[in-house]
Amino acid sequence: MYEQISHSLLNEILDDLKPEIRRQDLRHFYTRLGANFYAIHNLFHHLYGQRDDFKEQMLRLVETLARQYINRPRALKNLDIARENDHNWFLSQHLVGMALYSTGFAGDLRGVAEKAAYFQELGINFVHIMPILQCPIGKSDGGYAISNFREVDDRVGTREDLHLVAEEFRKRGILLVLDVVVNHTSNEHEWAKQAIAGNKKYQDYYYIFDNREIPDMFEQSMPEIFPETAPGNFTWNADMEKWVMTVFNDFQWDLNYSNPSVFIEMLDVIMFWINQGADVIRLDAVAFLWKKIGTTCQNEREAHLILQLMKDCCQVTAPGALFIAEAIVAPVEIIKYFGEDAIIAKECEIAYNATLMALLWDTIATRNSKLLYQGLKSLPDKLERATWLNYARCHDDIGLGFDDNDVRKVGYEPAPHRKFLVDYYTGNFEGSLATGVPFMRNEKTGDARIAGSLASLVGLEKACQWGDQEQIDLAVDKILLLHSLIFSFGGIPLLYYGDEIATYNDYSYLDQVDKFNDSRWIHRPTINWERAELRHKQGTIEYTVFNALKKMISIRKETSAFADFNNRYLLDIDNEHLFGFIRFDHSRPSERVLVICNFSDHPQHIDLQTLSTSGFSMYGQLTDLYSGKSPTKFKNQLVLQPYHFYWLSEH
Ligand code: OTU
Repeated sequence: MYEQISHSLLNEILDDLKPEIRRQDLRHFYTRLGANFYAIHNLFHHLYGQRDDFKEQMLRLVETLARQYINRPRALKNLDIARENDHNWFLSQHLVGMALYSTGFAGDLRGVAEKAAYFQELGINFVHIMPILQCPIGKSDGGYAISNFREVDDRVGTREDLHLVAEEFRKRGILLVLDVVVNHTSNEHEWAKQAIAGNKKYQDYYYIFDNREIPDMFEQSMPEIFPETAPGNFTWNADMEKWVMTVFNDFQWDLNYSNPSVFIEMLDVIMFWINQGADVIRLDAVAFLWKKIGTTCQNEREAHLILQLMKDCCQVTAPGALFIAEAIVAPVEIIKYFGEDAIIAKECEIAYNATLMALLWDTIATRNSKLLYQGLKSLPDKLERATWLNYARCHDDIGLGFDDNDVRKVGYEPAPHRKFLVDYYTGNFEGSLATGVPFMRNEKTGDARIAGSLASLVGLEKACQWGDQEQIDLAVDKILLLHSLIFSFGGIPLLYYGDEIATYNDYSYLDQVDKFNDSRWIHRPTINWERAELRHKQGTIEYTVFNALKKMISIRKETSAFADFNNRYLLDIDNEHLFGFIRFDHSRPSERVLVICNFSDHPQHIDLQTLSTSGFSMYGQLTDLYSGKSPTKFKNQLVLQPYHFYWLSEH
């Protein structure tokens, strides 16, 4: 948009750019900057307009963009242009993701590059390598406490190793996803060290207070994220004799985004890793970016403005790169991270579908899909050019963050229902074979979250210990059922490493001083590659799970109705054990798939006639895309075995 005030400022800034910048070929940079400058100026002004040095900061911002554009390798610039021409590229059903720790998966980054063929064997082409940047030994929160944003941690490799991974992935058509932990740094980061040494400039990079007055005001409305190990949101620093805001662990210092230098530095870091070959950047803990007294300090409007500004800026230097919002917050809040007041995603193109994840676990425990149906029905449609990351498990805990209104609507009381779920997954409920553990019980609020590997949470670990074949089969079916949903729901499915071979809990964290009090380590395994070999041996669990997922992935990729264009219709089924929806392809109306799942441990049936009201006529011959066979019917009823699913197409 053209607007005179911002345009004349842009002219001034361009005149002030250093000659070494102006000398470069900036053709694409200028057109993109021209297109986004009005928005960039507005947002930057909204956040920092009251400062005397506003114009200087604005110049610094544009200079930072120009430098990163100049640094962007030619091949990546070409990729940007190709993606601009095919702007819906990431909504395709062809993408299938996996998240992994390079150490646990393959030792280090080189190991990941060497395992690239494994991704292809399974059909994975979007790989999130969990944090790889330098962090202290011990106090690292699994890599989420970064001490140097520009260096790869020795324990995982070097920057050259990362280039090797990027190159290997690019050759094989695999997208590289990296983290930038935008909300906080380690207390051992250079900025924190400077702050501790008394440098005022760097104290302003954080929220630092002389006494408890302001911290106490904040505390009145801020929840605790890690109440067991890091109660409260502030930490006393004896060297400075000051209080530091530390929302997560006491060694994770929250960055102060009301300081434009912090914004520019962190934007520069994001662009730096995009230029190192990351296709997608996962922005950690984005809900927390803005702090305001009297609020929970999550999901504040300014947090969204910061993300919009980051996006507008990255579109200028590297429009082919995508952002993932990691905002594990209330369902109605998550969707806002695609961009508030926008039609087309203008913050993050991708967001974790934590709502679906938590609801799936509810459905497995209750064997009833009513909350799943209700919870999804309450979710507004997402924006254009935005997509979900659908996952069953990840490296974090399972938070039971459903909307209390939905919980009540389906007839449960929120607190006892959540307690039931925690009991169920920690094996404290009659008949539950789950072997999860609680994460961060909060004595004050009674809340708790759940940790445990997928296979252990569905009862496979215990069933195997007991040698109970029937229970083993049921647990395997649950693993496949959950994946059948994340593959067909719409969005990018994200597998969690190890789940493809049904990896159990890993209890070794209990013997490690820096891990034993963070139960999330129970589900951050070291892959046993000998066991993984069993995926080739018929009759093993590894074989069954791996090959079933592989098959689902390949069918997903061939099924255009599984691409993500708000092309899902949830079915209101009068059998609460069943859950289903119809996926369709807008451009080819005959391409429709009925996805239907049985969450109960008994066979269930559904009257096909009832579906015709949903526009899914049942006249054609139905084929299950997964098995290639016609579904089982009895009279005019479709029948499903316990924990079975169908992907039915009408041909
Ligand atoms: C994220 O987590 C990371 O995924 C965690 O591994 C880190 O510990 C944390 O940030 C701090 O860097 O911020 O918006 O329940 O779900 O802390 C959500 C814990 C986050 C996580 C939550 C999450």
